[in-house]
Formats: sequence, C-alpha cells, structure tokens
Amino acid sequence: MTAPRDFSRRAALLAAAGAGGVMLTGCDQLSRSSSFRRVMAAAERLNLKTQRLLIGQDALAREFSPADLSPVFKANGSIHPGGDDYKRMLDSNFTDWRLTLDGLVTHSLSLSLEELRALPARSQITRHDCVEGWSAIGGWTGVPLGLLLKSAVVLPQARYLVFHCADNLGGGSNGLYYETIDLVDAHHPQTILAYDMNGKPLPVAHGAPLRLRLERQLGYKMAKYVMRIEAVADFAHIGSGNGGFWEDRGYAWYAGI
Ligand SMILES: Nc1nc2c(c(=O)[nH]1)N[C@H]1C(S)=C(S)[C@@H](COP(=O)(O)O)O[C@H]1N2
Ligand SMILES: [Mo]
Repeated sequence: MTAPRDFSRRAALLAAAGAGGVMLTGCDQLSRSSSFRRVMAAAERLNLKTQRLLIGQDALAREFSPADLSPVFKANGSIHPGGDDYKRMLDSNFTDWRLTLDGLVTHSLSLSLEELRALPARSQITRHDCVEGWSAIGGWTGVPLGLLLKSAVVLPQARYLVFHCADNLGGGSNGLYYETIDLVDAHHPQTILAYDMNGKPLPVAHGAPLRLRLERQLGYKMAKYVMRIEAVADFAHIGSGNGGFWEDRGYAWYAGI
C-alpha cells in the first residue's frame, strides 16, 4: 500500500472507495458507459495512428543535459509496495529478485539485477509528464527493452507486453498495478528498463529495483516495481481488460505526448 504522505489525489480517492471498490464519480459513470467507451477508443486509435504517421514511430523524445535535472523529482502513486515478499527482496538488496520475461516468446528469461546490469545500457535525461499536471527532468540508465525481446524471440502472435508490478493500490487482485504497451513502443530506442536514476540505484519510491521508461507517453504508462513482463496477443483477460491500472479506471491506453 501507498504511505499516506505523498498520497496522490487519485490514490486517495481510490482508497476512500475501499478495497477493490470503484470510484463513483460522475466521470467514472461516464467512462463506464459502453458507447462512451467506444467513442473514446476510436478517438484513441486515431490519436495513435496520427501521432505515428506525423512524428514517425522512431522519433525520439527530447533529451536534456545534466544541468537541466530537476532538483526534486516527485515520487507519485505507490512509493513503497509493502508486503513480506517485497520487504524480503529489499532487505537482501534485491539479490534474490529476478525479472521474468515470458508468455508468447520462444525462450523465457529470468534475469537477476546483476545480469541486467552486465548487458549493454542506455542513459537518457528526459522530462516526465504526469497526467496530474506536474513534470520533472530525470536521468535514467537501463537495458533497452528491445534487446531483451530479441534474446527471448517474441512469437508472431504477440502484440503487446504486460508489465506486472509488485504494488497493490486497492487491495485484492483488482488493485494490482499493471500496464501494457505494444511492440512498436517496446522496440523504440528510448524504451528502457531502468535500474539507475540520476546515477544511483533506483530508489524505492521511484520503483526499485526496475521500472519502465517509455519517454513518449505519460507517466502512468511507466510501470515501477516491474516483476514480470509477459508477451500476449491481447489484454482483454487482464485486470478489467483495458490494458492498465489507470486505463481500467478510464484513462487512455495510448497516452502519447
Ligand atoms: N507500479 C506502479 N507504477 C507506477 C505508478 C504506481 O502507482 N505503481 N504510478 C504511475 C504514475 S501516475 C506516475 S506519474 C509515475 C511516477 O513515477 P515516479 O514515482 O518516479 O515519479 O509512475 C507510474 N508508474
Ligand atoms: Mo502520473
């Protein structure tokens, strides 16, 4: 669970709705109407296509210099997954943590932090934009996701990757944080699994030991506390079927910026 300090407005709303509860705001009622959802989904597909057509699927997000780093980078959403399993991993400095990459791949991978750190790395200084209206510039180092996908050999039926996270925002399986991205974004050169932030091991508040950086989309797509990445053909069977924790609560699946 999230600690009370730094509780985001949304997380507070969610907590107020109770374990596994729903937010019964006017907005949520609207987002649960199926015709509204269909219109939104169509607009979103158009947004995705337009963006890729106009900007190009490999266009890079702007990168900054060390002088631009924000003195304070807000930690948002979960800032500690809690629970015995995570505590055990944290206590042992994540030496017994493994990243699993499985699902529709030829070779499943199970990688320690040390193994990830031994792979070719990419560093980038980028601006993080949260849907709540704040931004911060941070420096990230990690493994290009495309590199892992190459060694796992993704099967042709796979279209998306699911990021399964260690934190639970609402209690019950409904509160587990997860995200999905498509394989185009997964292979983007700036899409990395980051283990360092501003030159130091990723702090717990920012997703230790590993978090996704997906620089051309909004903050909620960038899963923290990543435990498992699963290649799937579709995500209708995961969570409430909309492709992410916040997507299941009405946010756009494609959060391009
Ligand atoms: N597992 C997990 N990932 C998450 C969240 C979360 O609550 N849990 N919050 C998201 C949101 S809304 C944002 S803005 C960023 C915040 O990342 P930061 O804590 O490094 O600022 O993480 C995203 N990834
Ligand atoms: Mo966010």
